Amino acid sequence: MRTVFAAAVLTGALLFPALVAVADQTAPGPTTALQVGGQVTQRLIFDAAKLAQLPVATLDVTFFAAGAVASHSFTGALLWDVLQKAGIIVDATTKNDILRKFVTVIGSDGYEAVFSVGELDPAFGGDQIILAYAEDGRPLTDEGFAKLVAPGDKLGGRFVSNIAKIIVRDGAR
Ligand SMILES: Nc1nc2c(c(=O)[nH]1)N[C@H]1C(S)=C(S)[C@@H](COP(=O)(O)O)O[C@H]1N2
Ligand SMILES: [Mo]
Repeated sequence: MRTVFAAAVLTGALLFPALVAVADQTAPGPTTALQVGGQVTQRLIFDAAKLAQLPVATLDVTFFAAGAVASHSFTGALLWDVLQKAGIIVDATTKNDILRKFVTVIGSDGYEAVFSVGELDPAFGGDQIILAYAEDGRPLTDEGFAKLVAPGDKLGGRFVSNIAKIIVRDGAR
């Protein structure tokens, strides 16, 4: 029975490597891909190569992490651009429906931080929230392939590392 299961998993891994890569992201530890889901027109999987295809943003950021000041240059893709690729579903009959949406960024350890779509949308807040794949010119290591960077934040709490999932949600009515 175990052999049959192992064979099925192996076959699955050969046929659907991307799905297996994402399945791995549910375990704590460094990630190699993230999933974009929820209220989007197409669920997408981004790895480092796919993130690097988007326009590049580089930001110098200073924040407090665990009581100490940290200053780093981060390079990555805008969270907004990633969401545009997936396409946020909006209801055309609801006034400014985009302003009812929020994004939950989830680490492989289950750590979560929320951003409103209004703060990301260039037509509103336009905050340069990025999914960074390099820090001070070097790829990330123990923080997974991508880490969220919120340049305006004072504390590093929303700088979710080892990003596994990005889910678009909606305020309940
Ligand atoms: N996945 C994940 N990301 C996380 C955390 C966490 O526990 N898990 N802690 C946050 C907190 S509270 C801080 S202060 C920063 C610390 O960033 P650093 O590891 O670069 O110092 O990471 C943030 N990102
Ligand atoms: Mo923190």
